[in-house]
Amino acid sequence: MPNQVAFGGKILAREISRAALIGKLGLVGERNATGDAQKKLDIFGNEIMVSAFADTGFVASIVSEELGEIEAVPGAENADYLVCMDPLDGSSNTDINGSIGTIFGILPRRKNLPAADPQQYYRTGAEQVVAGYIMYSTSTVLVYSIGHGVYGFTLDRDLGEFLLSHENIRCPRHGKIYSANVSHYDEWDTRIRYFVDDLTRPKAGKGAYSLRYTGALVADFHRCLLEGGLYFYPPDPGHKNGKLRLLYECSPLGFIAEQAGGAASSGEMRILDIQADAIHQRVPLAIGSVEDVALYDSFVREGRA
Ligand code: FDP
Repeated sequence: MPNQVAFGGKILAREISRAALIGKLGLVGERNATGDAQKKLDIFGNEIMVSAFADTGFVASIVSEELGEIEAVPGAENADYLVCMDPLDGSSNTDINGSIGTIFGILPRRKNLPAADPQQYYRTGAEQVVAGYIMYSTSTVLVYSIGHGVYGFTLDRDLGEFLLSHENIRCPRHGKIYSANVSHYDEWDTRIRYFVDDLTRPKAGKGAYSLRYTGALVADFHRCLLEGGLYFYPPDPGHKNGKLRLLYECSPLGFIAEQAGGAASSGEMRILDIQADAIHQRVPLAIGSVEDVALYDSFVREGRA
């Protein structure tokens, strides 16, 4: 399966890099299942990654950010696995040559249910057997885990192959960077505001955290994974449960974070323990270095000032 995902990633990397030249930038005028305006690259990315997974023969059905319903793979309804994916994460970055990504998580199929039964997907992220992402940036990187550590592969464009470049990635226990859309600061719960105030206040022997926010979860998470720190997207009045989707954003990246020694939390509980009850469900997310996420949790739980 990784070979087919890598193949989809290569095609997307190529099309993203020349999208401005071949009329693939901009909106299509529709909204996806979760209400976001769809871009041409969202649709193209979805088609490529659905075929990449479907062609493996191992995938019975697929949940995608760009599909309203669960899509059964014709002729493979009894295959062993299910895929949850966000084919193009951070799509606000497509038209400005910013970093974007593909996120995927793979669950074992429940044998006693039809492939497209929603109950197939109403489970916890801890049940994933593989998770990963592809980041399209100055280079294209495929990062994934089969539950035994996290490995990163960089696309060698001349060879047309992903080569191992990041062996057994370990997330530092804490960092110096935080990523969040602080335009929501005044709308956030006071506990989140206190947390940000605490991060940005210099302390003896320890400087204040710096803010970096790309607008693409994959890119901000990738930095946290390699260099430490945390990304968070808490609830705000426009996003009552946060903005990010449990099945195909939070759970796969939570799996990667934990496999690298980091953490992922809703503030109330471990992301991988949250039982899904809708395929496009949103949850609050804090993800990255284990100590930074624990600090976030302590503010959310104890309301520390
Ligand atoms: P996008 O909607 O552009 O796909 O997936 C949701 C996401 O991007 C994340 O990648 C990103 O971190 C976040 O939303 C950005 O949301 P804001 O614009 O509200 O900051």
